[in-house]
Amino acid sequence: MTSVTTGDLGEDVRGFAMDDIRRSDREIYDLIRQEEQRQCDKIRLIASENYVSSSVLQATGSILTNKYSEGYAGRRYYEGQQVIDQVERIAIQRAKDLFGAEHVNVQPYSGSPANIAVYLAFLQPGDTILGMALPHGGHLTHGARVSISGKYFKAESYALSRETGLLDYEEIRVKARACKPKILIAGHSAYPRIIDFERFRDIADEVGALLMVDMAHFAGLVAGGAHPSPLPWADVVTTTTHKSLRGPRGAVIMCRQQFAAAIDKAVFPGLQGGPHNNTTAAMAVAFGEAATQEFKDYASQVVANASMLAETLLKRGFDLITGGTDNHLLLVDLTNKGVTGKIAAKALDRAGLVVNYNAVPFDPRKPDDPSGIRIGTAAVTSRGFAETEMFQVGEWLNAVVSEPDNEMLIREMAADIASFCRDFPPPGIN
Ligand code: DSN
Repeated sequence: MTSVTTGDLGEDVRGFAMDDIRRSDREIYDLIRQEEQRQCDKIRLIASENYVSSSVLQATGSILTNKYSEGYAGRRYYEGQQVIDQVERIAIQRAKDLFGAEHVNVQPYSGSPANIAVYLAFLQPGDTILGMALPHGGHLTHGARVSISGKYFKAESYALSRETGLLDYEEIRVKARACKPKILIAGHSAYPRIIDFERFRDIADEVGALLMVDMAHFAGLVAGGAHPSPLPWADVVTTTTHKSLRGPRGAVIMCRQQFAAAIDKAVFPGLQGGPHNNTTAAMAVAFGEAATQEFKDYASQVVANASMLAETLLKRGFDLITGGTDNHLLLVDLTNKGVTGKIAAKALDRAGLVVNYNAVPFDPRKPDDPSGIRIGTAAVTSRGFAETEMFQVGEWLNAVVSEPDNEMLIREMAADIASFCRDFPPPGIN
C-alpha cells in the first residue's frame, strides 16, 4: 500500500488512505492509528489472529458495503445485483476450487453464526449434539452451556485424554454410542494436534450422525497443504476466513451437494439478512491468494515456526499440552512455572508478546483465571518470522514467564521487541 500525502494537512498518512476520516473524525482516526502502531510494534501470538494483505483490506473497505443483497445470486429480493451476483459467484467458485467442496455458502457473518446455521439446518430444539468440551479446546458453539448451542440443544461433550492430552477416539465412540447425537462435531480452538477425520467419520457412521468439522483454526493450513483436509470425510465443514486463512472477518459453510438447499435456507432467511458484500469480495481475494505457491510456503512455515517455538520452550522446561504441536498453536500449562495464565499473559503483553490466557485440559482453575496460555504462529509468519525469530521469541517468552513482576526487564524488552519488529513490516500496513 502506498503512502499518500494529505496536501493541506501536510502530513504523511501511512497504510490506507485515511485522510478523509482524519479530517472528519479525529477521535476514531487516532484510535485506528494507535491500533496500527500496536500491530506493528508487538509480536502478535494470538492463535486466531493474522494480518490480511492490502488487497483484502481494500476489498473490505470498498463501496460494496453500500449494497443490500438478501437471497442468492440470481435469486435476490432487491434489484441492482448485476455486480454483486458476480462477486458472490466468484467467491464461491474460488472456495470450491481451494478446498474441493461440492457446495459453498459464503454469507455467514462469522464462525458462530455459521455453526448455528448448521444446527438450524439439521436439528430441532432439544436434539443432541456431541462436540469437544470448551475447557478442553472446543468452541462455545460446540455445545457450551452458556451458548445458544448448549441452551437450545442437548449438548454432550467429549474430553481429551488425562494422560496424553490427545483426543481419545475410543472414548468419543463410547460417548457417541451412549448419546446418539444427530451431529458429531470435530474441530477446536485450542488443540495443538492433527485430527483424524477418518476416525470421526467412522464414529458418525456407526451412530447415524452427521459429521460437522469446524476447521476455523487450521483452514489456512488445509488450503496450503500443511494439514489434512476434512472435506473428504465431513458432511459439513465450517470455517471462519480470518484466522490462518488470512482473509476478512467472516465465515463459509461447505457441504455435500445433498445438503446445499438446507444450508442455504438456514443461513438466509433462517438466521441472517443481507450478506456483507464487501466481505464477500475480500473473501474472494483471500481465496485467490490462498491458491498460490506463496501461500503454500506460508502454511508450511506457520507449522515449522510453531514447531521451533515448541522445541525452544520445551528446552526451557515448559509443559506443553500433548508435548508439542502439529499445527499453528501451542497450549502451555504454566503450573510448573508457578505463574497463572492471566498473570503471564498480562506481563507478556506489557513486554510486547501478545497471547491469550487459556484453560488447559482438566484445569483446576476457573476459566477467567486459568492455568495456561495459548500461542499461535499464523500472524508472525505473515510478517516474515522464520525459525531464527521463533527461537528468539521463545527466549523472550521464557524470560517474562520466569519474572512476570520484573517491570524493568519488561520495559526494556518492549523497546527491544518494537525495534526488532521494524525489520518485519506486516502485510497491509506500510
Ligand atoms: N475467538 C476465537 C479464538 O480465539 O479461537 C474462536 O472463535
